[in-house]
Order: sequence, then C-alpha cells, then structure tokens
Amino acid sequence: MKFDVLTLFPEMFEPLRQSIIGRAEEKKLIDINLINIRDFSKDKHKKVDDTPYGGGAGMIMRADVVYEAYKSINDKDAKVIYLTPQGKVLNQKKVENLSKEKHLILLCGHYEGIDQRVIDKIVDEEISIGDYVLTGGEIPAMVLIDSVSRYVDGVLSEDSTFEESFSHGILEYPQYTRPETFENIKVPEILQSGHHENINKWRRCQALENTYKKRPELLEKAELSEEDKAYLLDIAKNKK
Ligand code: 4G4
Repeated sequence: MKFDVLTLFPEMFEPLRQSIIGRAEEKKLIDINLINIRDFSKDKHKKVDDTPYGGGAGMIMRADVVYEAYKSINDKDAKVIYLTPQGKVLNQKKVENLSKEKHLILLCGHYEGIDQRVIDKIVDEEISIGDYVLTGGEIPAMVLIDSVSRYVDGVLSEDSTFEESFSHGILEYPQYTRPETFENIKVPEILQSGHHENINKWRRCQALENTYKKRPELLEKAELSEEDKAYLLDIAKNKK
C-alpha cells in the first residue's frame, strides 16, 4: 500500500517511522512518501500561502502551489483524502475499507486551510479524526496511516488480526501478564486454569461488560449472539 503525503511539514512524520509502522516500511509492506508542498512554489521566496480574499485572520495555502505538488504524483487511480474538521469522522469500518485501496494521497492543510478551488479540483473524500481543531492535518494523516496500515497483510501478526475480527464493534477484554501478584492483587484465577473454552467465555463477558459500562452506545451497532444478549440482560439487572 502506498501513501503519498502532501504537507508543508514533512519532518512531523518522523515519529511514524518507529515500531510496527517503521518495520512495515522496511519490509516494503507499506510505502510512505512525503512530498514537501513548498518545493513546488515558483516564488523566489518560496511563498506557499497568502491572505484571504474578503478579509479575515490568518493565511490560506495557495491553490496553484498545492496543485503543482499534486500533479507531481501522477497517478489518476489514487484516492485523494483531505484531512479536515469538516470531513466525515473516521471510524474502524472506514479504516478497514481504506485499507483495500492501493494508493492514497493525503492532503494536509496548515494555517487556516487551503484555497477551496484546488480542494474542489483534486479531493475525493474529506476525513476528520474527531470533533476538535488542530494546527494542521499532519497528525490526522499519521492517525490514518497508522490505523490503515494495521490492516495491510503482514503488518500485524496473524493472531492479532484474527482476535480483533472476533471482538467486532465492542471493547476489548482486560489483559494481564507477569507478575502473578502486583501490589497484593492477583491475576484473575480463570486465566491460569488452562481451560480455553471457559477463558474465551470469560473474556467475551468481560468485553461485553466493559462496553456496557464505558461505551453503551457501541452495543447498538455491534454484532451480538443470543448468548451475548442474555449476558447483557444479566449485567443490566445487577446494575443498582
Ligand atoms: C483544513 C482546514 C483536521 C485543515 C482547516 C485538520 C483538525 C482536523 C486544517 C484546518 C485540522 C480533524 C487549521 C482548522 C488543519 N484540525 N479533526 N487542522 N484548520 O481531523
């Protein structure tokens, strides 16, 4: 999977090249190509922005400079995504669907944003990572690259992707590792029983209870079995 990132601040993407995403790039499972929009300014001072027509605060990124940067990519089949607070809010389903694309172009705005004419000309989809305002689209672009890359074959261990597909739409169960006793608190006994069927049931119940208590709205869209629903009714009854 290829990501081309159009940005004025390519250095901001350095922390992405760590850990799992860094290794995925080394293994050539993903390719993150950073394009500095400033390289496409024809101005002698390398100017990329200007004041807004009609007045108002701040600076707007110029349509012509952004367009030249975009044209340097030269792939008509790539999907162009603009990271903006005005976009549809990203969720796990959207992430999974984006991972099926071969080539994504991520357009990062800074300052007060980008001249609308080049957005209308090149952008296929607007995406927001949540209802809050940031100084630029770079962090949202990193969030998108990280979340989408997890679905690319070989990036995560087979085990993690299998387990994740099982908990579809609900929260995870709690996890424990050594030491067996921490500050006088023992690991739940069942996890050392070796009885995998019971462990799986316990984890499913913990996941459901977690979701019911912390994010009950997720249960409306989750795919639940009859057994799941019966357990949720029990939790609801025991609530004071
Ligand atoms: C485009 C238009 C995305 C990009 C305006 C980008 C939050 C998100 C930006 C702006 C962003 C998000 C300067 C407001 C850059 N902020 N929620 N900022 N602003 O995904």
